Amino acid sequence: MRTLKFKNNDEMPAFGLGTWKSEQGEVYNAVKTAIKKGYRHIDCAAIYGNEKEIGEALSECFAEGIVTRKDLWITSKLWCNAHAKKDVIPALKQTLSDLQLDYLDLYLIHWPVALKKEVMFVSEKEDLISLKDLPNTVTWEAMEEAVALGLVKHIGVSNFGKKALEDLISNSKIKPEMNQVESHPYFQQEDLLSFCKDKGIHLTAYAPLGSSDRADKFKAENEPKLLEDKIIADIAKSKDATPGQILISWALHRGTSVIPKSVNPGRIAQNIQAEQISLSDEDMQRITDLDKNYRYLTGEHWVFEGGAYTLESIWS
Ligand code: NDP
Ligand code: 1BO
Repeated sequence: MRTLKFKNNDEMPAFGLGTWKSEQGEVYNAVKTAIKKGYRHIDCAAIYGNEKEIGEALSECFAEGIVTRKDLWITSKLWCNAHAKKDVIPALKQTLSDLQLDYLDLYLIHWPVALKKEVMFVSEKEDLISLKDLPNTVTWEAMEEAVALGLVKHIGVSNFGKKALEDLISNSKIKPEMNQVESHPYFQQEDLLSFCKDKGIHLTAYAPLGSSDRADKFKAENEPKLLEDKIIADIAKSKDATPGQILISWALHRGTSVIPKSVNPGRIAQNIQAEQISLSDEDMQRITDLDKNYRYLTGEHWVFEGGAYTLESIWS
């Protein structure tokens, strides 16, 4: 199993299970199936609304002796309405209680965007708090405290661009060790990846298969379908693999972590087999040539006329 090494020599399994949009009633089986199939890294978040059910699956896996806590790498994320310094540890404790865990391996600031405490999902500009009023660096101080309290082993961020990372790096005691961002052949983020490498920050690739096919009001009408790409299909055929497996294998060959979501037992089993696939330099180059700078998750839901954020301010 490929791993990413952290500064204290802890190793995170590069391949993991995504759980966004894994509905209640299905995520329990997904997590249990995945662990039985050899998954050792689960990617969670408070906002996914399913951490309690994931906690039940984890607890049963421990009770049945399938794995021990130390065998697993569990990541979760702080939601945007708990960025105030006093709200971070309580939000983390809620996640730990839902997941039935004593500690997380990795805790991430989910977005470089702050919401008012009473707001879960943003619907108008008044829901937002500007970074001037609540900077990421203030939230980060509480993330550092979480490490000191032994509640999390490592801390990092998600959806951060270079500017926001620079700010955090220059104004923190513990440097971020992970940036979880969208990355796949149509949106490779080579520049951000190389910036992160230079700064000793790992990158986790989310939406590696082109994200969920469920309805989303921000989805473009003629969205390119990564899983139907001809080059990917061609490489898949030549390796007796599926397109999904080639996309996962490409991410692993790039040195990133990758967290495809599935609740389907067949696809859960299929996706982890991607670890066995070897891609040649030529295969890698053919995939690299597919970049379209196309984001599936645009971040538009944070942007309102006269609001505290622009796409530029979020992604730069
Ligand atoms: P993915 O790119 O992982 O795609 C998931 C979709 O692909 C689902 O519809 C799934 O359906 C389907 N699928 C899974 N395996 C295969 C396969 N082998 N062949 C064909 N289809 C397949 O999208 P996500 O957006 O879920 O991203 C992955 C994870 O990354 C998330 O679940 C979450 O944990 C994280 N994430 C983090 C974000 C952040 O802001 N930090 C943002 C977005 C994602 P089915 O379940 O039926 O198999
Ligand atoms: C808004 C949640 C994005 C998935 O992590």
